[in-house]
Amino acid sequence: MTSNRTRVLLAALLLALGLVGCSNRTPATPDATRTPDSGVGEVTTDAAGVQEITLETGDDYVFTPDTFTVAPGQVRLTVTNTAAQLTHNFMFTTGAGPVDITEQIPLLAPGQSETIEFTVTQPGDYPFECTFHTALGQVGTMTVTGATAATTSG
Ligand SMILES: [Cu+2]
Repeated sequence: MTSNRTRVLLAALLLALGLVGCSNRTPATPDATRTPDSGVGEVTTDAAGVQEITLETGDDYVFTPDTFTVAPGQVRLTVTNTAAQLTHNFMFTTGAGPVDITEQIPLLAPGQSETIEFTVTQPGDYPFECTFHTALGQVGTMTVTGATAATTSG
């Protein structure tokens, strides 16, 4: 009897550990190949309520960050190319998001930084890419939450 009870307890314990292990799973973060400038990747809101985000890309084929989240509203997105060699661009993937965002940065030479502004209303995931390097995996996703910008700023 005791050994049965022990087995049940052990099974419950293992199950609990398994569940904890799952819920504690942290999102995979790629090893940083370079240190982004401070402020990169943080979504901030200016006095007019415009959400601002800066992405970096360099002599590799990644956007840093490659995912970010905004609330419905106006977004001012800056992409900085810190590369010495590579030219990049920034476009939302046509037909991939809830609605198409046509604002884009067609060409970003090494050392260049460009800013686009657009308004999002439809919640969901909006994939974006550097069309020069899509095949090399230079893609990312902007997520628009269901909440309004006013509720997320403190
Ligand atoms: Cu690129």
